[in-house]
Formats: sequence, C-alpha cells, structure tokens
Amino acid sequence: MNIQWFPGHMAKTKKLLLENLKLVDVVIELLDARIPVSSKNPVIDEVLKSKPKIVALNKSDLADEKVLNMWKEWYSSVGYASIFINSIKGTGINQLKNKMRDVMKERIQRDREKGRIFRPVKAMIVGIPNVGKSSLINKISGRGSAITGDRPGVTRGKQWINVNNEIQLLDTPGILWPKFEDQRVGINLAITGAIKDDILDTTELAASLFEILCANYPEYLVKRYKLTTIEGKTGLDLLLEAGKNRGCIISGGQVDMTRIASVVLDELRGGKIGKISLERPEDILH
Ligand SMILES: Nc1nc2c(ncn2[C@@H]2O[C@H](COP(=O)(O)OP(=O)(O)OP(=O)(O)O)[C@@H](O)[C@H]2O)c(=O)[nH]1
Ligand SMILES: [Mg+2]
Repeated sequence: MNIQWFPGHMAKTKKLLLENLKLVDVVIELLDARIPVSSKNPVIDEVLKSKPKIVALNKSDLADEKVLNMWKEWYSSVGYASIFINSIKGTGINQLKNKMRDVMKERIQRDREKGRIFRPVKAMIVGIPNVGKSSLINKISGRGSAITGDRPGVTRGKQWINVNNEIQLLDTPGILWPKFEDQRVGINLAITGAIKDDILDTTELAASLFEILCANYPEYLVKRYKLTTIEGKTGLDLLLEAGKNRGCIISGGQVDMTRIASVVLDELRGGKIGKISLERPEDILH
C-alpha cells in the first residue's frame, strides 16, 4: 500500500509555522501515544531549530498501558521528558502546565534582566492532523474556543487563544510531510485517523490492521469479531469472516468489505477493540 497525503494546505501550514515561530516562546509538539514514532513529524524539528520544545503524547487513554510504561522508560533513558496526556479527560494536563511554567519563569527572568515589562508566555501547538491539538487547547483554557472534530483537517488556519494573563496558545492546522520513507508509518497514521479516509483503500488498511492485531493483540481480535481461529489466515480472510459475523452483507450474499472495513477502523479509533499501541520502543531500532 502506498500512502502519501501532503495537500496544498499542509505546505501552507509549514510556512505558517515558520512565520509564527519568532512570535512564540515555546512549541508544544503533540504526538499520538499509540504511535510515538510514526506521529513524529521530521519537518518539525527542521523548522524549530533551537526554539524550546515540550513533547506531549496525547490519546494515552487509547494506548496499551504496558507499552506506555515502556515508552516512559525509553524517553527517560535517552534523557527526554515525556508527558502522557488525555486532552478530553484532562489527565497529565497539570504536568504539561508545570512544564510551561518552567519555560515562563526562565523567560520572565530574562525579561527582567533586560528591563522589559511582563508579557504572557506564547506557546504554539503543532502536530499531525487529528492528534488532538485543538482539544488540548480547549482543555488548557477551559473553554471550547477551538473547533474540534473526529476527522483530520478540521483546523484550517491559525487561532490565538488567551488562557489567562500568563499564557497564550496558538492552534495550528495538522501537518504531515511530503513522503513517508517507511510505509509502516503511512499505515500507522492512516489506521489512527491522521489521513483522510477518502484517499485510502480502507479495505486493505483494515486488513493490515487485522494482521497487526493478530500479531500483538490476538485475544482482542477474536473476542470483538467472534472469530473462530486466526492461525494461518490473512488479514483479508479475517476481515471477511468479521464481515459475515457482523452481518455486513450486500445483495447476493457477499460480504460488504468497504462497510466492515469502515466499522473496524471506527472501532479501533474509538478504542472499542481495546487499549492498543501500534508501536513499541524496539521499533525505533528497525
Ligand atoms: N480518546 C481521546 N480522544 C481525543 C483525545 N484528544 C482529542 N481526542 C479526539 O480526537 C479528535 C480530534 O481532535 P482535534 O482536537 O480536533 O484534533 P486536531 O489535532 O486539532 O486536528 P486537526 O485540526 O484536524 O489537525 C476529536 O474527536 C477529539 O474528541 C484524547 O486524549 N483521547
Ligand atoms: Mg485542530
């Protein structure tokens, strides 16, 4: 499967990030806790250069707790702070705010030394489409000022949100990069909902997801889709069986593969199959 999605508005977003970089004190890079490697946009570090950055991993409520702990250990072993959050419930948000206060203290100190008066800290939130940037801003500000939605490409322009007289946040549109070197990255991004479904072969994608689940979460797969055995079967075989079991049938008695594929992808994205991580720290090495 060859997945690429870099429409014109994302090229514009890269320019927008560059233009606004000089206006902000810190950048919050939001990753998806289920795919910490695939959701890391290589273009972002290239754009940021020496600007201070805080990394937060969102949707941690949907990820496998055991794997999350492996990631926490991995991040600390390489000397990075990692903050795992849930932008809907608010888990981890205080930790993130504390990190922002640290940046603010340093800034206030520098301003004082230069004899400048107090200015609020400005933070720009960046990340892949649909990762929860606007939801995070709403959670931090306690208001619903940023529009959110369960599909990629909801935010189309920049929007400043004043949290209080200390913090201002800049919401930005989700951004990907022109070419995924490794197709597993494209698949992970597509499965978790960072890529528009209209441009995907969703049947092939759901079959790939079934193969990943067969390898790492076989018990969830069998239980959710009432499969008999999974050994020796391809993802497509299993998807067909799931379609039959769910009654996704078209006239003539054939399985409606597009429908079952969309059901499966929706259920994964909604956390209904189980708490699932698609990447582990050891994947960085391969
Ligand atoms: N389960 C869960 N869902 C979340 C979390 N954060 C955001 N969401 C959901 O993810 C979807 C996308 O959220 P948005 O805040 O619109 O994402 P975004 O990054 O601003 O997306 P774009 O503007 O399209 O780039 C919405 O359906 C949110 O309700 C989270 O921590 N956990
Ligand atoms: Mg948004």
